[in-house]
Amino acid sequence: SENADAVVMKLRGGSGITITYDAIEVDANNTHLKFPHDLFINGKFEPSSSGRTYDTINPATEEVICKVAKGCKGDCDKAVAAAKKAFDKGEWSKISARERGKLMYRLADLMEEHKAELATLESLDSGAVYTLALKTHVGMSIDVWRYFAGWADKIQGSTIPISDARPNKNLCITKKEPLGVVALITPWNYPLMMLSWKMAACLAAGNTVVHKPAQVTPLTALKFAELSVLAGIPAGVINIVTGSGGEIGEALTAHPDVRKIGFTGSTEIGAHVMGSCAKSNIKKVSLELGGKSPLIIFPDADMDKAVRQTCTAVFFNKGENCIAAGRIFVAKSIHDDFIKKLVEETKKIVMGDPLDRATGHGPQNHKAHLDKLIDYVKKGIEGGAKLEVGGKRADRPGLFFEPTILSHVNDDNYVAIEESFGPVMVVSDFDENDMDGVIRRANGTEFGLAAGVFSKDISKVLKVAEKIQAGTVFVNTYQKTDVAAPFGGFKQSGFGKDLGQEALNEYLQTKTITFEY
Ligand code: TAP
Repeated sequence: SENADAVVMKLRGGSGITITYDAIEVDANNTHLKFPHDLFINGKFEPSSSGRTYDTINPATEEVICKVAKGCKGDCDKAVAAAKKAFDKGEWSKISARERGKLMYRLADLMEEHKAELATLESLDSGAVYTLALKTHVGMSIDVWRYFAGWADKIQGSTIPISDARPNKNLCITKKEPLGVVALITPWNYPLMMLSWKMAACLAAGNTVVHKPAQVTPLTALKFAELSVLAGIPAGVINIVTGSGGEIGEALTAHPDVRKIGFTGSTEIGAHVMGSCAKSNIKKVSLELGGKSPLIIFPDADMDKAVRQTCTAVFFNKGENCIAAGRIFVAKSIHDDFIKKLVEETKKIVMGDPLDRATGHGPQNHKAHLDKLIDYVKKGIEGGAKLEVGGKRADRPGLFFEPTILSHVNDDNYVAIEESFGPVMVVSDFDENDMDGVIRRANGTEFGLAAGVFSKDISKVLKVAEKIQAGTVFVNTYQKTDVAAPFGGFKQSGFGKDLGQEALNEYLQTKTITFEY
């Protein structure tokens, strides 16, 4: 073993299945955690064939949590071969869709049983506040597994009236079939939830999968893999290869036996992934990319609610949130008062140990990201923005950045254009008598992930919802995603939906069968 604390673990799941692996043991959050740190290929945990490892860091302390296997191309080939075998001739290819759903329900139940462990692990590895990790990172993951488990036996084609070739008649039907081996590549902001959003739809549709978690947050994916074995998901159906995007991501997007890439991450890498999918074997691809979501506050909005929700829209999960409101447009007549209230609300945010139940704001995910935020705010101020509150690394151990508000931001300021992916609110005013003007400014970005509008005037909000170029629009609320509602971007925020019935289409292909009788 690479880790002195690691011991060989035998765990027994409810189904009587056992799994043996080299475990890391950590005491945290009044819990004794035991979790894997090796690659998960064909139902077994194993070190990388390269023998390499890397450290995963706790951002609240900057201490090493443990060593994790650093996969290589050879490991990817092995994982894809296992997924292909499981798809072509394994148990997964033989069981009924209903049985598949049952296994997914069982997995969701096990995730629920291990909810506190998963949330603690997510908190340690990503800096997520524990209470939020329980509710969102892990809670929504469980919901999404149950939601798609329910879909597994409801995927059906249609009967289509085509022209008869007299005197013979025709019967034309369609079937929805899985694609085969799918590779999923996910970011670090909601590690388990991004895995779950994609993998649950992918497995409900009958595919098998190789997943590459973000290098900086691999631990919940590996714990999840352990639970998948205990749930009875057959070997090879789920494979997890930890390591860098440059190696594992590249190997998967270029692999001739992978038929689809489900990707969530930056627009820059998304474009590269799309190119690689095209060049290798015309893989299908869905891309959930960056955002710079506008939030428009009209003067007739419920002010207190708008203030609270604006703070949530920006500071939720320390701003490491793809649909975070990236630009706040506040009507001129309420602007100064609104800013004052935003600053008051922001000062109430409790920063601290993410495992402490009173904490509302944890550390940023990793050092490079924190450094980018410091630079981002600097550029905003150089561009003429006014710093209202925050703006710097917190004076305490760990990768903490103070919740920040920049006001008086011009449209050509760097921070009005680029995504921060951190707790930085970017506020501009607008002329409430020029609704087309604010819509034009809100649409003046290549991103189109989400948007929000606050006003009690139904015509106004409907007009904004209609004109705004975004995949999700929130009216008099923000951040309200649900497993049943499709989620995904417009423009350079990507294409293809996660969540809802539509997500299944991303992992299915339609076969048309025509009979003559
Ligand atoms: P990226 O740098 O794009 O990384 C995303 C994933 O791609 C990671 O697993 C990364 O691996 C991998 N990757 C890196 N280079 C690759 C390559 N050449 N080929 C294949 N995969 C590669 O993004 P990030 O910094 O982790 O995440 C932040 C971005 O994600 C933000 O822009 C945010 O808006 C976006 N995001 C979008 C959404 C939705 S739903 N639209 C949700 C969350 C986040 P490594 O970990 O090794 O770098």
